[in-house]
Amino acid sequence: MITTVATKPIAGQKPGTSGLRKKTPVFMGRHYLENFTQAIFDVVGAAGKTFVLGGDGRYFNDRAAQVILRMAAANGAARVIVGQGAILSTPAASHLIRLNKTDGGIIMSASHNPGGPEEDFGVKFNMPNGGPAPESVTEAMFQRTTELTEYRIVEAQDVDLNTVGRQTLGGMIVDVVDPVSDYAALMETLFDFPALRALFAGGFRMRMDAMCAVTGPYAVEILENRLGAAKGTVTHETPLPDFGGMHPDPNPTWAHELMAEMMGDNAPDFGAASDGDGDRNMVVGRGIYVSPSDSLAVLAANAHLAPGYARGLAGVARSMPTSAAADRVADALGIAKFETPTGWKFFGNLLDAGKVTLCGEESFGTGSDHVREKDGLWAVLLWLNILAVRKQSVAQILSEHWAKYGRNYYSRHDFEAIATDKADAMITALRATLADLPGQVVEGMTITAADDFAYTDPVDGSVSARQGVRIIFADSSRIVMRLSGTGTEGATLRVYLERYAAGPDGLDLDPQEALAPVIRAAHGLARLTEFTGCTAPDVVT
Ligand code: G16
Repeated sequence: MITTVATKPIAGQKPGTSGLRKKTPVFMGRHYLENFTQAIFDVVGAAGKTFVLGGDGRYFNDRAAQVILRMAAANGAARVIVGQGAILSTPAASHLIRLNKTDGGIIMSASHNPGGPEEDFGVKFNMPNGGPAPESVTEAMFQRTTELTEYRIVEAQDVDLNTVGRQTLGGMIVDVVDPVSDYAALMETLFDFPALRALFAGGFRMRMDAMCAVTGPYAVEILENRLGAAKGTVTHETPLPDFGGMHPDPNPTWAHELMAEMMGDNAPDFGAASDGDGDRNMVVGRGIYVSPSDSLAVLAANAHLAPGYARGLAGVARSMPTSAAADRVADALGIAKFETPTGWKFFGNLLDAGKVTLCGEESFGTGSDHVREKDGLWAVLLWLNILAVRKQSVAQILSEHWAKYGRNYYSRHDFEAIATDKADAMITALRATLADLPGQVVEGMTITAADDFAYTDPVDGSVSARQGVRIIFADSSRIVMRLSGTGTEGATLRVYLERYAAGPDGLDLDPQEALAPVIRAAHGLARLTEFTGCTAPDVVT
């Protein structure tokens, strides 16, 4: 039944920040998915192994799952555990990989990128620890795609992925499992579900916008069915192949329905949104937006209030562009802190080694050592647990936090779909100026350091260079610039802006106002408009 198909290398199959992401028609092109899947199996080995498979339900998810299953069988895999309907949120997939002690998993998702016949698709491999493959492994996969001459696939009917239970495909076992139940059980071990039930029973109101993506079934089961939140608390709760035309990126720009409700009259107590594959989260209080960097800091300061973290935290890690708010909490708690490049894969070693318990990124990702991915619903439940214990509003918790630690005003400005050569030219020119910047005064602020961030992994010693230009000022203000590694169209320039206010005055400014001099400095230093033609960002978070 095994067919060996002759193929040729296809250019550009290089995984980015999180797996291989391309336009859906590219992924559906002749041999495209097959080549990349064969490269995965060639690098990690499939014979006799067990894998997890699932995706966020976007267009082509179901067909891609059948291809990957047939190729797993042809490459000798012993067993694949698949989410029903080929659906698994990214954190749920990470959990299943760990729970079943498997040899890793394949996740089909382009995360926060839109889905549909003309939008985006993606595939990534997660390791036996449940985390995204590190650069050494993704690089080996890319190398393999450049030399492939054939792939192996079983000729067979489709596996019935709609029915939970065991089937076989060739000699391989296929176990179709409920995507939600194991994940929900894990959440019950971490959070005080009776206290959360009492919170909702006491009239606490929340809105969860699942953005027609994978989190819907998880959020309905946990928030509405298990915790007693009012029916209808979760909106856009049915995952759709094109996410109902929504851009499932939980930030103020794309989750504007939620923002409007939370800033309006009669807003609920708490609001949250999640992304395509359920690993990102945005948190909003009544009348107040919580920046992801602040969210990480508040969670770090209060995690001990949830049963799963009652013993305290080993340490906290954040990606370099994320604000230093979490560092201030780590220092106050006397625990370790780490600064990694952008990409959840860089947290894996720290979590495995027990050096950190909590991790987070400015890109709306927070998570802990319970899995090896960021986890949107987990963050929402931790916030709820904190709210249930502290019996305060989100606004009160934030203002007490800033009063204690000071406030790291923070914003990210994204300039999207820039011609790649223009974006590259701007970054190259900026890099060339770095050595001369220290000592210069810009917008009244003195530059104290400027470099291109390089990271040495403290566990395995691997080095990742050129991870983002950073310009640091004497007053702790900071500009970071890098090009996104998750886009599929041109280049996306990300400009990360930060300014610290120690308080007690000046803690309640609008972040864009507080950051105005830093924003002007960023545009000037990078000659942003001159190089890119852009004047205003497309997305502000
Ligand atoms: C991925 C990574 C994150 C990263 C984000 C943005 O998230 O897992 O670690 O912060 O992309 O990356 P970039 O700035 O390169 O676009 P997701 O949710 O897309 O998997």
